[in-house]
Amino acid sequence: MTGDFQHVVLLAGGVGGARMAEGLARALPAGALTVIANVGDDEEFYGLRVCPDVDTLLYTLSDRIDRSQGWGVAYDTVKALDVLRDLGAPVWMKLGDADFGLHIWRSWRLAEGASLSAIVAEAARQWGARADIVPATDERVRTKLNTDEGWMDFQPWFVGRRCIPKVSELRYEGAESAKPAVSASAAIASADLIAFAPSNPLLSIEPILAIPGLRDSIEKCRAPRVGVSPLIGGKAVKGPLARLMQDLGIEATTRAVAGRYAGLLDGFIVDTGDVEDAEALRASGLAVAATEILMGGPEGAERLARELLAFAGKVAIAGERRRG
Ligand code: FO1
Repeated sequence: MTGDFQHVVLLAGGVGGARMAEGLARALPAGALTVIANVGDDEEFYGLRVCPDVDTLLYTLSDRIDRSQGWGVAYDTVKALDVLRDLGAPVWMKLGDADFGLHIWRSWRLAEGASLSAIVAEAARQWGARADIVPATDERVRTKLNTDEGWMDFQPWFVGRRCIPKVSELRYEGAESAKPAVSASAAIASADLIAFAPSNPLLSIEPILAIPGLRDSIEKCRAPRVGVSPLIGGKAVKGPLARLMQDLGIEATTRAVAGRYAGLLDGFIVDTGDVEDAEALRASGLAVAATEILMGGPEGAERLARELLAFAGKVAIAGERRRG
């Protein structure tokens, strides 16, 4: 029983977001899933537009992903990067040759005047991706981090400096004046379920919610809204979430993550180990399900997705009863 949802919207960024998207795509009927992707991680390299969160979704949902690292193209080579290194260019971001192909094509299409959402839709269609992938906006939004080494862009902090500089402030530059991509707003308007992936709330989900119109429409929509915690026992499944939360003076707990989504969630899925958080969240009025959050491979992602859909079905019924 997976709730019979026909128009599911997933907010996602990073590797955890793409894994959840893959699980939902496997669990849902074809055409039922739209993933709204973070663009705050985007960056220009060598004059090319690189969109890591969008691309991780594209590669994962079209079975091109390098599963050992969770990003990039499987069996990719680095000949272009070797040339760039020989010529003295900075090469800290590992862009593979096949990956470069996508960045060249996207930058070319952008220069021709195509929108980012149209370009992503075209790539998803050409590659047979198992869900619609929509960048949150066609405009420029960039996550900036104020660190003990000054303001930094996301990729130089995350990849270039391996998250070492301590972060005191986050900004989603451009978000406040950005318009949601038309296809993102349309997907939310027709959604019968909105899901929040177990992505980093500060780096992946909040840059999406910072775009005026997107938070609002999720706040007001009648569809059930269900999130999955990215933390297990106060530790991030992958990436720097717990460290970042501590740097910013936020408790690194599942409870605190749910708190970031206050007013946007009807239900939250936590790990079976996080019993205290589950109780506290239930006491605050949120529906809570506890299960094994670790997805592992595609089968594990599908298992979590089916549990999410079943839980959302119950949340939906409870919500209808409440609405009377
Ligand atoms: N992550 C790394 O840790 N090191 C890399 O060199 C790296 C290169 C890279 C190239 C293309 C791409 O789409 C993603 C890449 N990532 C790399 C992952 C990326 O930094 C993260 O997935 C996200 O931006 C965080 O959500």
